[in-house]
Amino acid sequence: MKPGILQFILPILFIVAIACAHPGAAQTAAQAWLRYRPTGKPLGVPTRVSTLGQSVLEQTAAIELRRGLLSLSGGAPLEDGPNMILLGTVQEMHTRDSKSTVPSLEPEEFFISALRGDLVREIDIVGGSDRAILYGAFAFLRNLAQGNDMSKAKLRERPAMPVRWVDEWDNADGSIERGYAGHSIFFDAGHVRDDLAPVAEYARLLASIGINGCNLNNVNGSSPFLTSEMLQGVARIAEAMRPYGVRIGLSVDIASPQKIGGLVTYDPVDPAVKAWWATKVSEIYDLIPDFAGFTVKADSEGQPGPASFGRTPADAANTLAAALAPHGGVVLYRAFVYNHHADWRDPKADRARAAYDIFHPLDGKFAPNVIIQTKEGPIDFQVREPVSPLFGGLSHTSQAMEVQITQEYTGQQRHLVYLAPMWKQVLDFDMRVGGATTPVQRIVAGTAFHRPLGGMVGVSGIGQQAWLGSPLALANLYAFGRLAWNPDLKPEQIADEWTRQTISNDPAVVRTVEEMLMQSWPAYESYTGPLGLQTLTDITGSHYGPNIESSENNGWGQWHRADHEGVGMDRTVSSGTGYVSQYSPDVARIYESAATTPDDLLLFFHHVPYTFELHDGKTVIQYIYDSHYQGAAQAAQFVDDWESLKGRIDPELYADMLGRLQYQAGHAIVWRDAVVQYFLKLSGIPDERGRAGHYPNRLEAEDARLTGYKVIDVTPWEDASGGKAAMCPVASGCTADWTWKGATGSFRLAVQYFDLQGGDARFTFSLNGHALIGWTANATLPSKFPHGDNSTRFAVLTVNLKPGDVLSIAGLPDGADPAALDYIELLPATP
Ligand code: GCV
Repeated sequence: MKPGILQFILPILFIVAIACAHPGAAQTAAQAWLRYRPTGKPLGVPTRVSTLGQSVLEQTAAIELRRGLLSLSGGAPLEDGPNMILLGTVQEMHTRDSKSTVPSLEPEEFFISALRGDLVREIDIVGGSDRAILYGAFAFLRNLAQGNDMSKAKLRERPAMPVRWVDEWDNADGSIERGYAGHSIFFDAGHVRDDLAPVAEYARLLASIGINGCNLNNVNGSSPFLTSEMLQGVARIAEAMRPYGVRIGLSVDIASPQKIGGLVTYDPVDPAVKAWWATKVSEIYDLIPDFAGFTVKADSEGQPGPASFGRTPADAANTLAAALAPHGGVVLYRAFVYNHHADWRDPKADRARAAYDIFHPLDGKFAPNVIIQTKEGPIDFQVREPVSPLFGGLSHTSQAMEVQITQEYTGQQRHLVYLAPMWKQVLDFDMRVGGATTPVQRIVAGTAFHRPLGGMVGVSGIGQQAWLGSPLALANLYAFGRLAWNPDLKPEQIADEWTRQTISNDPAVVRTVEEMLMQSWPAYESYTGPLGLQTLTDITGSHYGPNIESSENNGWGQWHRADHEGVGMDRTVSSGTGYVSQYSPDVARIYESAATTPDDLLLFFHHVPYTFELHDGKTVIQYIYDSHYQGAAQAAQFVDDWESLKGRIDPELYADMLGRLQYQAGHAIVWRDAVVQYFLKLSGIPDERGRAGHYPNRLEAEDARLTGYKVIDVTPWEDASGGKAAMCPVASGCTADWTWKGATGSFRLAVQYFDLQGGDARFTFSLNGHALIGWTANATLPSKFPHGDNSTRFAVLTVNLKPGDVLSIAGLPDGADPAALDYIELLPATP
């Protein structure tokens, strides 16, 4: 059939209808990377788009192409003539022309080829299925948006792995566990939201990077999602995502048969329980025929599970799998199962062992539609962990690797941390199963052990505030999709692609942003938790600011076992927990000895004295000092790097990111000082460069002449300079005054204060009684108590000082925020 006029007009009407249905829809994919700005180069391709088929996905592909081409060409009308971009499946191409040379393609594979006849030019985007056409259309646009010449395109691609899902941890009330971008786009007040326009926009974003599944709800507390009322709403979400080929899944509570089904048990092998699941699953498929499947967190962090009945994860997973199998659904059963009441006094106890100890003996016992979903490291999304040994421990079971896009332990989107280099290291890590080359990417793709299923799952944390809260954080979502599609892509190449599409094609901008992204994870690691210590954060609370001892002496098992003599967890076979034995012999050999363990994982595997020498001869303690100073300096450098983009990028983005990077630079100092002070005190070994514990340019709040302000001890002590701060209990305000005793000169002022929840305190800095600058502490940071979560640096002013000058901070509390102050610092200004 020749493409007719209706095929051309209908999709345009569809675009208009979508636009009219959601006038003023605030949250769009264009706020992420689907911007399609003109590149300044001619497009060089036909702009008339035609389809051979009528399916929804094929029409979506055409709509996306028209929308993208229109935008890329700066609004110039799309062509009308013989030249065209033609979309179709392999079968449709053959029906159109029986002599077509289009190759046969796998269901998710596409082929783009430019044909140039004497008179007409045609670009065919062919898919092994209609969904693959959509992927081809997005790939075509992605190239055009980067200014690539597609006039002679020949591009054939297929995804490396079948499961490419995002997991949302959204709750029915609209809150999001570990989400840092506001409220849910899916749920509110116990129901599915009425306005699902942002959901459709999200699906566009996901489809543009080849993501084919979205698990909608939190793995914790998931039982309300299986009620019939909720499922009706969930079906509306599925409808909103369906035109983009994104299938939806749900997290389920294994105790649902009892909690919402009214049964007396949820024992997974009980026939009544099995029947309940079968009926519930049928109800789901009646509403959502393309439902993708279930995700399960069980026997973990307080969630119910099969262990309560003496059953195994395989018993539970297989019951769900049996219910889903007739409909084509899968079970993603999470390997994140561990005892969070472990005995920290037991030198053999080790949370890192849990997943392998529990799941390896069950290898081969899972139904074919079960996938074991394993976090990329054995603990919990720390800034650095070794690869989970479980990837090498299941050769008869399909596996997926779970990574975290939302930056729970990596700066919560307030710090710039591009995670693709971390994920890429895991994907490329060779598990050496059976002594053969077995990189993780081949295991999760299913090719290493000839598994039918497998893939990557990214915990996304998408919300209503600019998708991920911070503009540059979106590079992580983009990179997740690109790596799940093609794990051979290099993180820098992905950063380059993302920057071109999102920010600018200007080479100076691309270079700078790419460098910043690439340096950001190592920088964050340097000032939070180097040498495999993991993120030294408050692990029982916010997971954000520094709190080094919070991981010790409790059942959560994130111990690093620091004492006066040394630091690190001994996980060796010879003297430790034996965790190392969970790796194949080739890998275990490397980790068993401190001499061969890479420095960046040393303290994950070994307990060593502070004077232990790293591979370059530097001691562990000196490395801890140096890395923190170097990491904080790098965070400060990001501000300068970003400032070099002024005038080259969108002014709103420039100003927004500048504020974020300035905040990060200040918070990196909080981190630096907390960790170095802590280890200085514990080890008693001074910093050979004399920095740790010496802050000659600081004037402490506790040393000031205080009016109204009261001195308090900060907990943990290392989160405040000198362990103390001043807080103002007087509603009308307090002041702290210092008399300058330093040299005459010009100084950069920094004020370190605590921006607490529950009010917007005001601060004013005065010199000799003249107010020079004021600001409001109105950031949204964790905690109502002053410590490293909310310690914030204000540093925008340079002042000229001479001995005898009086410097003052006036603090005005607001609500529960007591205008708490740590110190002011005056650093000589460089001429
Ligand atoms: C959804 C960590 C997080 C929890 C999360 C859990 C998990 O412990 O802090 O918020 O719970 O991981 O992955 O299940």
